[in-house]
Amino acid sequence: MKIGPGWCEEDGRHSGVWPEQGVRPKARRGGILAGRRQPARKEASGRGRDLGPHSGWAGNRAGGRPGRRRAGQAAGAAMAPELFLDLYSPPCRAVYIFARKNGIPFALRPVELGRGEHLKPEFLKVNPLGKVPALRDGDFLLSESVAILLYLSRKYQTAAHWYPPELQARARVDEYLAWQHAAIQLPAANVYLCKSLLPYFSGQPVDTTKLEQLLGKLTPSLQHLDQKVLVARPFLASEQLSLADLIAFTDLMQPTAVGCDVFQDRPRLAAWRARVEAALGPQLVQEAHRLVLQPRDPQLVQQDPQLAQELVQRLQERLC
Ligand SMILES: N[C@@H](CCC(=O)N[C@@H](CS)C(=O)NCC(=O)O)C(=O)O
Repeated sequence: MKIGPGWCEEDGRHSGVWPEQGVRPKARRGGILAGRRQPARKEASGRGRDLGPHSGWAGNRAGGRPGRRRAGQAAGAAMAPELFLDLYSPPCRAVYIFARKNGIPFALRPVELGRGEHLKPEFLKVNPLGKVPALRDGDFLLSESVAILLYLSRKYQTAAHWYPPELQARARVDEYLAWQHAAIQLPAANVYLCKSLLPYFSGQPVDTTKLEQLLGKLTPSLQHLDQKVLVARPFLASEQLSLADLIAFTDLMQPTAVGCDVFQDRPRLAAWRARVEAALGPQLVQEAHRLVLQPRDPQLVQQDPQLAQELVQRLQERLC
């Protein structure tokens, strides 16, 4: 299988051509992007935390791999976790926003799905399932956005509202996290794939019958959120923003970004969206969503028609 350009075996840096906007140009310049340079800090409302050895930026600008000690690095000093992300992907955006919002240091390892980088052997060593997001923390590898978010929240002891310690409040977040995979994430992503990605790679018009069918699978879950869950409380799991809201928000932005506005005619869901954006910070939300909100560059497909064909096949298999 021919996979597009991009992954540099040497140092894990991306050598592809990045779009002009989004976080990728920074990645192109340095190969990686720090979440933040300053130490991780707790949010105003959060409980304290032990900053530990990960508190400062420990990124990989010199190109060394985590686990290998660089000159001058003390024995036992830890590197920042690496996050393998493509910001077109909703669960990747959830992980990205969470790390940025909480000042968690990380090294960004961009994996461009549109260039087939998730199928390259280098990435399959990180996640054999060939999916983003993925995390590498030293020798420890982790996939699945929920697991990554929980790992980061525990490791960096983020503010309690994200994943409340109280038994039943936590269970309420867990309830959403368990439910959302099949009820929201999958059908919302499928709408996006059918409306945007498949026509982009295939050059064919949107299959409107299929799109209606896929929207129909998402609708009951949207109605549940709008007419049941958000009647009882301002956020999905509690009175405050939690991991449930973050994951739901990035998932629901995916069809919305390509013209299937899931908030339209759902007033409670629309008001919730505004609350989540305000709580996360509009600037960070915009930064994370810049890529998905702008039209894709048609030249990418022309550059590698064989890859486009392979991706079309994968998409068709998923949507059938
Ligand atoms: N349940 C997983 C979903 C991971 C996933 O499906 N990621 C997509 C992008 S949103 C992907 O990597 N797709 C590539 C492919 O399946 O070929 C999570 O939440 O992390």
